[in-house]
Amino acid sequence: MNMKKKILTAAFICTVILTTRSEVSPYITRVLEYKPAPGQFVNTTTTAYKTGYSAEQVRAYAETLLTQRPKSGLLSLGSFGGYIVVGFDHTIANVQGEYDFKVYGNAFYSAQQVKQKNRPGGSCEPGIVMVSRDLNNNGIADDEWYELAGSEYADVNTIHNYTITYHRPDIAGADIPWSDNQGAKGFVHRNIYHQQTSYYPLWTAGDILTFSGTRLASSSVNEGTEEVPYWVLYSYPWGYADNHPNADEKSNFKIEWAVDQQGNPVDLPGIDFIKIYTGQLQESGWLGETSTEICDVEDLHPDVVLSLTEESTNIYAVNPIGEFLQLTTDESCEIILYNSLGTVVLRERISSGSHSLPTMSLTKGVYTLQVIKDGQSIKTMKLIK
Ligand SMILES: [Ca+2]
Ligand SMILES: [Ca+2]
Ligand SMILES: [Ca+2]
Repeated sequence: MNMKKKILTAAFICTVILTTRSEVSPYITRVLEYKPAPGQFVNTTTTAYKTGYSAEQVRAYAETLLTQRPKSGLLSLGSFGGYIVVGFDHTIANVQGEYDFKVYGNAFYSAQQVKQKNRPGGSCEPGIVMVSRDLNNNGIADDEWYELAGSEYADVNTIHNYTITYHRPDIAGADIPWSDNQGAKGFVHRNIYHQQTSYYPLWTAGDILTFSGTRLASSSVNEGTEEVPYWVLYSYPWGYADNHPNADEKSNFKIEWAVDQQGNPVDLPGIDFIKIYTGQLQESGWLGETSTEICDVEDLHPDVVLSLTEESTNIYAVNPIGEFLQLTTDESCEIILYNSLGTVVLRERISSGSHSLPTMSLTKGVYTLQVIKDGQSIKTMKLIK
């Protein structure tokens, strides 16, 4: 069975999702998991830690930092592999051809001229982004994950299935030893700027932490001298978190970039969970280890309502209705729009594709959209104008 078939078959158990604009938040509403790898911000509030916190208290505090308004929190993911899993109060629809969400980090370009032309650099700390659909509809991220294949996915210097294990040091304040599945060993080194008790997460059980994923090649260069270093962390073109400034289009993501473990493209109608992990194992002199930072994730089209039917017809409606009712369907069907009194105000047969049906004559209020296929009502959606 090919992947597309599998996804659509699994969609049978999904309930139809009905939302209106006033009910959804475009931003993160949940932090399901937060497991930073060792690093210079570990065991500080930048990794959601306060003295004596348990793993669950760290997760809860991470959720508070990322969901409180006004926005103020920022989380570091530590060295390679450290990750966060976030969720939303609705499914983020995959609008074909468009960016679907933005990941906010703290990347910036250097104010000084960097030496590598056509490659912005400064503090670019790329994180790998993965997506998942809550196919079993239990609210937990226990479903299959798909990597968004960024610009370096097929690069020869990218290491897929990379695994690293960090070891709790014998002395809390020592450098953090690691070993990987490529036969290498090394340390996450302490620096003079961050002098907390340990760079190893104190709230974790056991004496090792293992992370796996796609490792991007190092991209930091000392553009100064040995005496007066000037470290530039160069960006990759696209498809990574904390890799370009938040205002830049290149911090946006398309669900269409999803691939399975074999690298085959996967057709996802929408996603419920996003996982982000630090994608480099890199140290840059006094700057220390590279760590992806995360402030938030934003659904770039929260008004698009995704719903799946048992017939596997994907139909999207933009809610609320404006001057036009905008619909996208992957199969031809008939739609009937009722007003709150149950009177038919619009009836059309539509073919697969996108449609704008004039609705300027409709008064403000609540409407019900019924979708009919082969003479059967296959779904209803509540819309507002
Ligand atoms: Ca898209
Ligand atoms: Ca699930
Ligand atoms: Ca950063």
